[in-house]
Amino acid sequence: RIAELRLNDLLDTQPAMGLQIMAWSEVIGAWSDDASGLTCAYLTEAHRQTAAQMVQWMQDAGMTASIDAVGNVVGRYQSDHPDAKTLMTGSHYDTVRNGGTYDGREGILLPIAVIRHLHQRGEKLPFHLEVIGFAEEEGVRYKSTFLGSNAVTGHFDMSLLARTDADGITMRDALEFAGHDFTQIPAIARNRADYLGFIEVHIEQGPVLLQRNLPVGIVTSIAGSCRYLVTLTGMASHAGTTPMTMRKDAAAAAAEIILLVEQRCSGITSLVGTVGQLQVPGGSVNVIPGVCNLSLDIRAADDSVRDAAVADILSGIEAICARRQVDTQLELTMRAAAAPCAPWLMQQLAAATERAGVAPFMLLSGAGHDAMSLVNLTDVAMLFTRCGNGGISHNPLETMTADDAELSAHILLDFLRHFTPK
Ligand code: HGY
Ligand code: MN
Ligand code: MN
Ligand code: MN
Repeated sequence: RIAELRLNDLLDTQPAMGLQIMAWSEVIGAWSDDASGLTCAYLTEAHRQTAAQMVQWMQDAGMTASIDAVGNVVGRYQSDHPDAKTLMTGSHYDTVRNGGTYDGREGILLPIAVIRHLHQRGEKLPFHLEVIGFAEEEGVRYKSTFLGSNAVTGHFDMSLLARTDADGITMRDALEFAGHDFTQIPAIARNRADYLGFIEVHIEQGPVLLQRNLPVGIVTSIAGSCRYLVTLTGMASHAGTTPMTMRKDAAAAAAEIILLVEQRCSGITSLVGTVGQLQVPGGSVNVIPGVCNLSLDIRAADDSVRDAAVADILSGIEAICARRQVDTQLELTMRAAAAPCAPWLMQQLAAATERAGVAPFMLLSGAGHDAMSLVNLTDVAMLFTRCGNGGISHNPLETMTADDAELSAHILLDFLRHFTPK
C-alpha cells in the first residue's frame, strides 16, 4: 500500500490523508543517524534531512515554511484576515535512540496533510494556523529536553549552548555546523497575545486505547517528570582477591537503587520510576566496578506524589551508598511539572470526536510532550491516536494504522472548521 502511495505521490494523485501520513512517516522514519536503527538525534544528518523534507511537504501543502535558529520547522497556513490570531499545532521530529516511526512525527505530518486537504479545496480558516516541527524534545544528544518548544515559549536556557554531547561537540558548535545562528534563538520567543491555543496530536505510546478498542482519546493532563543522572563511585579492585566484606562495589549499589526505585514507585496510580541507562564505564570482567552511572526518570500526574517519591528515592540512595562506602553525585537534568490540558479546548476536541462517530474518552498522558512546554505560552490540548503492537513505543515496533491516522486527521480537520476561540 505504501509503495502504491509513493507511486501516487509520483503521479501526484492525492491519497487519503491517513495513507499520506503513513507514507510520509515511512519516508522520514527510514532516516537514521546511526546504524542502531531509527534514531534522529538533534542536528545530526538525519535530523537536517528530515527538516528539509518537511519544509518541502509544507510548501506543497500551500504553507509558508522555514527552519528557525534552533532548528524548528515552522509552517504557516495564513488566514485571509491579516490581523487574525494564530492557533498552533505540532510536535517534535527528533527521536529517542532506536525509536519508533510515529512518536512526534504524527503530530507534524498529520496537520500538514489536513492543511493540504484544505488548500486543495481553496478553503481558508478565520485564524492563522502554525504547524511547528519542534527540533528537539527527547534530550538524547544533549540530555536537555524541549529545546525546540522552550525556544518558542521564550524559556530556552542559553547556557545549554556550552553543553557537550558524547563526542565532546558543544551544542553551539553543532548549531553553527548546521548553519544556524544561535544568537537568534531568543528572537524565536512568541508573544502570548498572538496565540489562541496549542493542539498536539500524538500516538498514545501506551495500551489504554488499544485495550478499550478506541481509535482516539483526549488527554486530561500530562504527567510531570523529574530526571537525574547519578554517578556512583566506589573502589575498583581485584575480583579474585578482594573479600566480599571489603568491597566498595558501585554496580552492586546501583542494583539496590534500581530495586528501590521499582519498589517505591509500585502500587501508586500514575507514579512510575525508571532506570533507563546503566553503565560501568571501562568495566572489566575481573575488576570490581569502581564507577557506575545510572539515570532516574520519576513521573506522576500529581506533582506532590512525584516529589515525595523523588525525596524518598534520593534519601534511599544516600543510605545505600553510606552503607556501601560508595560516593554519589546527582545531576538534575529535567524537572517538568504536570501540565493540565485546557477544558475549553478539550471540549471542542470532544465535540469533533463525537461528530466523527467516536465516543470521546479522556485519559492521562504518562509520556511527556511538547504541550507541557507550550503550556507556558498558551492553553493546550492533545489528541491521542491508538498505538498498535500492545501500545509499545520508543521502539521500532511502534505502530499505528492508516485508518486511525485518517480518523485523527478528520477529527483535527473538523475541530479546525468548528474552532471557537476562548
Ligand atoms: O520521555 C517522554 O515521555 C517523551 O517521549 N519525551
Ligand atoms: Mn518520545
Ligand atoms: Mn513524543
Ligand atoms: Mn511531544
